[in-house]
Amino acid sequence: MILVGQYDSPYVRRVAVSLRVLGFNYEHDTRSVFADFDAMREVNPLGRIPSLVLDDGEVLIDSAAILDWLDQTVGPERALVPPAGPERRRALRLIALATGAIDKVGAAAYERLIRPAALRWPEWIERCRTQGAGAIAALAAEPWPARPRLEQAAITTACSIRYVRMADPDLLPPGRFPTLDALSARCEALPAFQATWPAEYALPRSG
Ligand SMILES: N[C@@H](CCC(=O)N[C@@H](CS)C(=O)NCC(=O)O)C(=O)O
Repeated sequence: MILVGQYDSPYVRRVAVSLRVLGFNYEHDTRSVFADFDAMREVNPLGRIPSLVLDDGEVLIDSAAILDWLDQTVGPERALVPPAGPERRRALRLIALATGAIDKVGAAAYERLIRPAALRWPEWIERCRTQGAGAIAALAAEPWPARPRLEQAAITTACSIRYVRMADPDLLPPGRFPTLDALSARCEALPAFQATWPAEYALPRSG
């Protein structure tokens, strides 16, 4: 199978980490969602990442749909989201907070970095950053056990932490939330995270 998208996208990264944790092999197509926009739209009509091209040519789009396919493929015993009950509800809440933080911090970053300065809307940027900060604080208030089984809530939250630290470091400086620092350090030390570490945020910048 082929995973399309670069690892500075936390959505791509959470899929890549999940594939590795579950023992799947994949090729990595690193075309850029910005620089290779037309080619990207040939894979996904939305022109977004990630996509996962399966061995029979079927193309899965959207990280949640890809992760759902992964969980279905490995079955409930190995699935990264618990199958039912309070544990599943908690996992889905944490994943919603972590992906919501990505969406809001990302929206503010696109506004600050891509949009020409004369067209920026400071109040909108601050609203998005406030929403992202709220999600981060809620995640920090959760108990993150020191050695739990690596599940999707932890994978997505760790990918979200790294993304926020690249896109808007002032929102999550080391030391502000020790629980998130510990979760991030624990996850980033694992082979699946080290193999997908994004060194920089490759966003086109308007200057
Ligand atoms: N809900 C989607 C969100 C994917 C997403 O936001 N991808 C970003 C990169 S992090 C993207 O493709 N941005 C380019 C664009 O939307 O134009 C998912 O979970 O896959």
